[in-house]
Amino acid sequence: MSVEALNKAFAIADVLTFVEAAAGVPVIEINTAIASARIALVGAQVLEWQPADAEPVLWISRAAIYQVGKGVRGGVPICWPWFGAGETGKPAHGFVRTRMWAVRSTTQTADGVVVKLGITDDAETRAIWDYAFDLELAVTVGATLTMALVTKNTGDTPFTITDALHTYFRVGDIDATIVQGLDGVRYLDKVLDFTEHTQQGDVLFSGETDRVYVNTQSTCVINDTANARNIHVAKSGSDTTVVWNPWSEKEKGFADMAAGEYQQMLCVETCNAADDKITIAPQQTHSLVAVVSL
Ligand code: TA6
Repeated sequence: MSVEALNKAFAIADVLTFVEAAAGVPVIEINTAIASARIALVGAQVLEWQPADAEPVLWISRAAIYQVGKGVRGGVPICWPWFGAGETGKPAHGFVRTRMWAVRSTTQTADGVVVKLGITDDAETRAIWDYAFDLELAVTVGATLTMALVTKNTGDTPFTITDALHTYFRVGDIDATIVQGLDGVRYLDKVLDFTEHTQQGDVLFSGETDRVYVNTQSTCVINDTANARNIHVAKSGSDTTVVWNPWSEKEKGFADMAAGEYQQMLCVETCNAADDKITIAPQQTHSLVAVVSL
């Protein structure tokens, strides 16, 4: 749908409108007295969320590239139907984050503005992953940011997924940032060839960090001390939390990251990954939910 058609069908006067971030890349802009946000229809990717009287909570690269067929570096990419490297020749983090999703509804509620976006299987997706599905993201933009990713198996055979709300948070200084909530949790350290470790105390940062914390349902708290704030990341339907910062060397490998940006970002990702796989029977659903608050 064109931006004109999207606005005709789904805009909310003085609250929600559709704009083009680049040719063929429609973005929802939400502005209320409580919070503002942007959501790209490519990948149903929440790009920004800023509660009133607060600094932006999500990080988005200054070098972000907006183009059809590509996800934006930052915000909340959706990894589905697999997290991480796919089978040979298949895209990392699955195939929905680069595809156009359809707008299903936009409504204003007491909790905030609720946007529902959806995508279903087609011949292209079945050529990559041969299953019938309906995938819907419900985003509630208010004093809290709630994202619910609902997978429905619309076929007649069970399928197994891993998935993630791959959230990039904005911090004042990664060196002065701490993540609480993972003490005693087992993790696979991608930087150390996916060897297994157990978290001792809070997570501190002094170099490239890429850890898959498994079998954890905990709320994480990001102590963004440079901004004198705590960012709470609660979740449901998720057994895995991934913590990632590329640091200075790996950052250089990303054309859509500006030099030094690693110092103001941190991923705390709400996932089901590694052995925390989800098998969904025909006509059944699974919800992965992240709730972000200050
Ligand atoms: O979630 C952490 C991670 O898997 C890292 O290993 C790194 O690959 C990151 O995701 C970004 O991946 P992307 O495909 O978005 O560049």
